[in-house]
Amino acid sequence: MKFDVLTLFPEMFEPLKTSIIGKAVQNKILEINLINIRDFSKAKHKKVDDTPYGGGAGMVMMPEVVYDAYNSIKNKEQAKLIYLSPQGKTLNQKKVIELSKEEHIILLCGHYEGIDQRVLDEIVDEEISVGDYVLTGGELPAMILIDSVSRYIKGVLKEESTKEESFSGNLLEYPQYTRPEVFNGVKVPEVLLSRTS
Ligand code: 21W
Repeated sequence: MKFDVLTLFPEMFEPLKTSIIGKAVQNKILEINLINIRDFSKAKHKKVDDTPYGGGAGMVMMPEVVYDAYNSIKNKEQAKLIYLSPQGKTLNQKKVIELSKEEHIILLCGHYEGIDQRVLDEIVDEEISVGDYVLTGGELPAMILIDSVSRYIKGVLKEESTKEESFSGNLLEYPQYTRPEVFNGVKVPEVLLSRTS
């Protein structure tokens, strides 16, 4: 599965180089391409934002630079473009599983007050939020989406891990224990001691 990420802050995505996702990228099971929107600015000093028409606080990302960054993506016509936005539909496990069936996802991360509506109308297929609280941009939400969706790509996790979730239905969980058998005077529950799978 391939993710292309359109962002002003590609350096925020370093965490995806570690652990399970990092390993899946190394093993070519996942491809994650970071596209720095600023590289496509034709304005003085690589400017990417401007004051909003109608007034108001903050800055708005200009449409042309976002559009040019988008147009640099190979096979963009076949991809699903998701705009991470506080106005989007909240991500849940059902949506995560649905997205894991896509071959190619483009993630558009806004920063500042958002992105000029005209380029959004032109390129966005779906708007997704990660919850009802305010962040500074779409980068952390994009990482949440990549992390949660990638778990469902074959070869990313050990076979059983996601199966167990669907078996237990509602992400039902239980306390877990590992060695030592006694920690701070507290023993692992007796029923678990004879089963090491
Ligand atoms: C937060 C941008 C608030 C803009 C008109 C004028 C992506 C996010 C984000 C951000 C505003 C997600 C406005 C949960 C999040 C994100 C940055 C306010 C209002 N409209 N999921 N002013 N929370 N946040 N703009 O914040 O980009 S997914």
